[in-house]
Amino acid sequence: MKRREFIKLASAGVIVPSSAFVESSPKLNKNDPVILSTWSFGLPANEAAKKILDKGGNAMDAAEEGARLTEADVTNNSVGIGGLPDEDGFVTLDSCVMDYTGNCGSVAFLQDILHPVSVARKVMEETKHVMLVGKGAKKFALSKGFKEKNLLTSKSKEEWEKWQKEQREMTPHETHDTISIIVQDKNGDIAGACTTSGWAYKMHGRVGDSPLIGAGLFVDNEIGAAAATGLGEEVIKTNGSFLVVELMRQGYDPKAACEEALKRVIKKHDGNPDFQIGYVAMRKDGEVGSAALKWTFDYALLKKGKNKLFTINGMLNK
Ligand code: SD4
Repeated sequence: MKRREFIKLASAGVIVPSSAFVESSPKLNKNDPVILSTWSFGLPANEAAKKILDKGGNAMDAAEEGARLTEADVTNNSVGIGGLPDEDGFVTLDSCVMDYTGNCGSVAFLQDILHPVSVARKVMEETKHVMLVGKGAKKFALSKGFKEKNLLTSKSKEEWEKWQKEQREMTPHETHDTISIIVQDKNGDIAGACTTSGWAYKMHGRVGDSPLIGAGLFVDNEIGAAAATGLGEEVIKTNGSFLVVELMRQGYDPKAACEEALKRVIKKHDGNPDFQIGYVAMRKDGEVGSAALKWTFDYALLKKGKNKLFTINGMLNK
């Protein structure tokens, strides 16, 4: 039974056994890689990811490379080096990866390491754990040959010092610009990565959604993948990315799945949340979609060899 038929019957009061409900199974997209990422810096990230696919890398290799490019960009003040620090002046990083086998790895509250996404991948591939945090994550990174580096640039330091004088509460959307990237390779396999320095001037020790599997990122190679950007606390509360993928499993198209997940946030906030969340979603057949709560949101899509930026209106803008 299709989801729509199910809903029709259920709303007409017909009791339908759940065993009658058939999951949607999207067709496999093959030989046509698709790369989807958040915000305008997703464009160069997509290009970097595509180069890896062209060299024969798989979806995980490509997603990692795309995320690494953004992490190394000193002009981006919400990812990696150049990221704005927490209230105590420390740049603390959150990142995760998930691959087509359902394996995943993650680091949170990691400091002084340029490429948290690669540390997350090492956690996935070289430990029996999923997540390492703080000092333990750093110790692990150093043991794997990552070098210690000061990530607080003089520009970020200046801004932090200015903020300290003003003591102005930063609204989350002012500086929130995580990169989440989802890649489908020529075999049709999907993997993703997510990396951020999080909410500027957050409390020391705060961890957002980005390193949390199911919140900041979720990949199910049978159905598709989703990833988040925006106010992590609210993404966590609704287990956002997992929810988007589950909705696709039930037959929602990628855009409708993102919207449905955001409707739950809107409802929790009496119809008027004052923060931003953006989701991007990719289905197994290569179809993508996105939705955001407010203002506008950009995502970058590389498909059929063309890399393009799309700007969508927030659901509450309409
Ligand atoms: C966080 N979700 O730490 C991240 C930040 C972000 O766009 O996505 N900014 O809450």
